[in-house]
Amino acid sequence: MPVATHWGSFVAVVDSGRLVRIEPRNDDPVPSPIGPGMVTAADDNARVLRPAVRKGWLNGLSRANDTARGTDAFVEVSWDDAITLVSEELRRVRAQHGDSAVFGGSYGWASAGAFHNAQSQLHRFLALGGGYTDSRNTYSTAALEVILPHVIGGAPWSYQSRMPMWDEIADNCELVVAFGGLALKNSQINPGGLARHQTRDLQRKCRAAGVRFVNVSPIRSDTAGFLDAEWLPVVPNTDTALMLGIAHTMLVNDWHDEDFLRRCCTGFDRFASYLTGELDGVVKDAGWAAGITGIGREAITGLARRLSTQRSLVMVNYAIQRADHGEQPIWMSVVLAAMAGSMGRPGCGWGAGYATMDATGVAPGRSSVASVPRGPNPVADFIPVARIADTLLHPGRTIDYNGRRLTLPELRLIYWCGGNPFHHHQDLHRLARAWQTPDTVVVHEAWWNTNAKFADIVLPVATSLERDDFAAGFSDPHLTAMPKVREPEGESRTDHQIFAALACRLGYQREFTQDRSEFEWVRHLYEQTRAGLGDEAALPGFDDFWRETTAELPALRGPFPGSFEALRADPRQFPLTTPSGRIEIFSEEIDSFGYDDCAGHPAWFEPVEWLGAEASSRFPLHMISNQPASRLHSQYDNGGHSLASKIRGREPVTIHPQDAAARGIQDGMIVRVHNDRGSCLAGAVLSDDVMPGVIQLSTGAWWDPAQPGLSGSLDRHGNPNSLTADRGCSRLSQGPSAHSALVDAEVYDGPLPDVLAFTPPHLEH
Ligand SMILES: Nc1nc2c(c(=O)[nH]1)N[C@H]1C(S)=C(S)[C@@H](COP(=O)(O)OP(=O)(O)OC[C@H]3O[C@@H](n4cnc5c(=O)[nH]c(N)nc54)[C@H](O)[C@@H]3O)O[C@H]1N2
Ligand SMILES: Nc1nc2c(c(=O)[nH]1)N[C@H]1C(S)=C(S)[C@@H](COP(=O)(O)OP(=O)(O)OC[C@H]3O[C@@H](n4cnc5c(=O)[nH]c(N)nc54)[C@H](O)[C@@H]3O)O[C@H]1N2
Ligand SMILES: [Mo]
Repeated sequence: MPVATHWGSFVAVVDSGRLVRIEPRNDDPVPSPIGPGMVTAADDNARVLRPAVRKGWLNGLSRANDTARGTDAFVEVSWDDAITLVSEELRRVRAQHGDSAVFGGSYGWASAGAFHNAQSQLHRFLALGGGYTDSRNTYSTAALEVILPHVIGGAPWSYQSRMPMWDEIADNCELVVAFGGLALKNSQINPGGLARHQTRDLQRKCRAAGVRFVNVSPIRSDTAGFLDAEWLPVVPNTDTALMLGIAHTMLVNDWHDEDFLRRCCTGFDRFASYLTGELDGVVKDAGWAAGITGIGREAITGLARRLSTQRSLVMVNYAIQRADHGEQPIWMSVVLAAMAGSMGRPGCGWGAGYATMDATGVAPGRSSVASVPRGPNPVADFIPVARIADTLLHPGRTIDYNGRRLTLPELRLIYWCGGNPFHHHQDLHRLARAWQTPDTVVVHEAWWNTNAKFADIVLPVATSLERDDFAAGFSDPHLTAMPKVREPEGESRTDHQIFAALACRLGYQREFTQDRSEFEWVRHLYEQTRAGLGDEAALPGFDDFWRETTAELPALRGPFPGSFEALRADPRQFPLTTPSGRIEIFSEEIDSFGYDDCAGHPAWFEPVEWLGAEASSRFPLHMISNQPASRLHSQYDNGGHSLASKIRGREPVTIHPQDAAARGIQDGMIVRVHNDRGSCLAGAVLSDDVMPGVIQLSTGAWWDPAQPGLSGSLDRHGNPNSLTADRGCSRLSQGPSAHSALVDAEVYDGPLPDVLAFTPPHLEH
């Protein structure tokens, strides 16, 4: 039977109703090892089997208690009681505090599946019930999503269809400069699923066609060995300075594409006076950039020459913008590509997110697939996604966001479904303090992860293996059937079933379910998709699709709105949707916001934490908390593949041999990584793949504070967000800045505590 996940499609081997194995599909050239490891997690000890309510909450003890959440025992209750408690609490909070007191932002990736989309289900349920405070943008790319529409116009994600695809790169490009690299570990993933992983082979094709790659990154292995990439180890968070140094070199040597800058861009002259130092007295030349970035002056001038004389492509990944002033490297990368002369030429120019997800750069998008209607949200309030702890700690405070002033609402009930803030948010100690402030936290989870442990009411949810659905991945032109391959564990129910029961108790069941069963919804969404595509698409009817298990959507053909080819050809006829109709090197609009941390043109702002900061004398290592190779974020950290990667039960941390030697750290030792915000244990891996001064600790190990009620308490397992700072990128995007964190590391020679991350809390019946 087919299985569809964010890490690809697989085949489930089921014997007399029991899931025995999950195997790769024959036609997937690079199947992800995460899939097979899902089997043991399906019924492990960490599964939430029954609805459970935090003891203190159930007893009506003070709910905004300092440390109760995260430390209390839980009492298991019947579904009937759980539905009563949640529906009455929702009613009470709405009546006493208004609908905006319900927080339904609930950021998170949840699972593949068009119908059982956790966020759609939650948002539909809350919107029909009166509304909720939402969150805006993503943890992935908040800075990019806010800055790009100012610079190149279009919807935040429209660049995906406007940048060159791998095939075009192979055919046309000579030089790819990848800021943040092109890590294949990340292209295991595609949101919503995918039929076959193609990025590796497409990268190979580029290499075979003679394309040269430059990996600008603190980590060598951010590009595959077969690319023979030139590695420029850049001091983390200094990409903007590097790009400015390259740009200055182009300018003073007259290597820049004046014609394109004049016809298709606006504001180059203002920016040029910043480059030359006319504006601020600082000349942004190659020598200046070398001093900041750690990359030699010759390498910088060489890169400027090659970018402007060869058919080149400037690529940025997402990690470089999950940082202090994360808008700047994105904006500057567009400017650099515009200067280099390749913007709007086939297979060249600029692009973002290659290899961060498999389908990015593989296909420009896919035909639209029907989704669960969320309905209008009657509450207009929203918060920038990563400002959740600020909101809980400082309701009523006003903050800047993209030219607006937002008043942070007072939240009394948090409803989380399909995400794990106790993995994804920065400075988890601060989040844990913030989490004590609302009256009630409701969480739907399949496992007793940290988010469940910090909730008041935990409702056990069926996993994607335990329900019928179909998958439609981001940009992937395949639909894949997802029949249930095992029964829901314990008393788990699907998110939809839970919301239907709550809607029934609250008097709007019919509006919520539209009188369809779950399977009828799945059929309905598929048939709606088919009808929307018309006869030419020749999609099979639902029954045939369900039997055949896959269907192919028609390919999308360009040119796409806002294409840079069209802009280059005729900017008057094909303007962008920016205020000037051109690429905005200077943005009057951003300038008018008057922000001190995001000017009218891209600029170098020193991050609060980086290797050039004063704080680096106390915390001399820059921590890169990148995406884990062994799982998707925190998902399936309890799965076989992730568990096998641990070192004595801890998350691996990679450190340069020189930095290790200076601290007496040897390969395989347990180390304590620490700063003023917290500390965690991790298992040392020594490698010169990371540059000196940088340590790499992936995200997603289930946070395991030794004393959950004590701020700063040691995390026994190795979640980097016990160390990161909860700081917005800038007043423009307010995005997360996880990659701006300084730490130190030492050998941990105390008695090694057990990791309890996968152990359920104390449960009473
Ligand atoms: N330090 C640091 N932190 C980061 C990042 C970083 O680079 N560094 N990266 C950030 C990024 S890019 C992202 S996208 C976020 C990811 O953050 P999240 O998307 O929140 O992380 P996941 O681990 O995918 O969380 C999904 C949760 O939903 C549950 N789940 C799965 N399917 C379902 C379902 O159908 N229903 C319900 N109710 N639950 C379900 C899973 O068990 C899991 O607990 O993390 C961010 N955090
Ligand atoms: N296996 C796996 N793949 C995933 C995910 C996962 O959890 N697991 N998550 C998915 C998600 S939600 C997202 S948003 C994407 C994220 O995609 P990215 O954000 O691109 O991925 P990361 O792994 O966080 O970072 C990639 C590399 O960027 C480099 N880097 C970090 N900081 C800097 C810097 O300041 N300058 C430069 N030049 N380089 C830097 C690091 O060396 C790091 O290895 O990945 C997706 N793919
Ligand atoms: Mo992400």
